[in-house]
Amino acid sequence: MQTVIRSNAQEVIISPEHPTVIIGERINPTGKKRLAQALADKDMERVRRLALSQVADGAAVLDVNVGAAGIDEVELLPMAVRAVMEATDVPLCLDSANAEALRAGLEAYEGKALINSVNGEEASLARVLPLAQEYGAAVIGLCMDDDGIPSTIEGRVAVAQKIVERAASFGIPAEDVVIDCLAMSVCTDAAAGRVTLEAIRAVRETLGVNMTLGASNVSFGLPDREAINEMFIAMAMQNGMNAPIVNPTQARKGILIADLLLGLDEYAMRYVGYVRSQRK
Ligand code: THG
Repeated sequence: MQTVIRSNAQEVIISPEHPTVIIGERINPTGKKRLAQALADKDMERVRRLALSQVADGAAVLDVNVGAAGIDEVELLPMAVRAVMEATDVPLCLDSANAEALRAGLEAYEGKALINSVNGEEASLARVLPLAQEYGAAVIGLCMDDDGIPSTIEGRVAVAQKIVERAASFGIPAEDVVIDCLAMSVCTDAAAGRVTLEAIRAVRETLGVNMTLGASNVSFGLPDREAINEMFIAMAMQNGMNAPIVNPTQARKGILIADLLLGLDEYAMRYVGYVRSQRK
């Protein structure tokens, strides 16, 4: 099961047999006042800088999200996509809840994008899957629907299955659906981490698809979030999650070590190369 995404210069393969693909999360105005202001001013300098720094820190794919109060995503998502394409060669993950913004971003993008995201709601399936079909893109499927995020493992798997089946009805193969079992904070729900981890295992076993995870939600409200996120990402990787959406500065080392321990780093080449590069 290989998910292939492309820019006009690079191809990235997400597969259980390949090293884990880091999707850089930092082009996102959530919690970044200055980025939000720059986007509102249509100033793409910060976007370009965040693109370059994340690629230098090991991101193989960049998530591009311009959603913030007072920002017209239909206008800004394609602008940000063009800015990132000028700055780097990596494939992009277009992140918006607005299907018109996704269309505008796909129109500007050169390559095979990863759409972030569709979910199990009928309205979302009907708006987003035709875009993936029309543009030949891969798509992230979130394990949630009209009733929210299922609290059980079986509930999450059922939504994942529905998305994979509906995608097939649009001619989108399972290879081009990347499931996100969704992380929730263990601060307010002690079972939240385990349910996500076991849902990942169950989706891998029943559907065999590749998986992403915006892992940092798991630590919301707790101290030393980085340490919690690092451990959670490694556990999710053991269960089959292979394309985390993370801050690469924080997450790269743990991901390289987890790949090493899971047999995805022959002769420890990637790990040793990373440690050497950090010593200079
Ligand atoms: N699943 C999928 N897509 C997603 C998410 C997911 N996209 C958005 C989000 N979740 C993942 N991206 C982010 C981006 C930023 C932050 C967290 C997740 C974040 N920002 C800091 C803050 O708010 O304080 C800013 C710090 C910084 O990076 O400088 O935490 O779950 N499919």
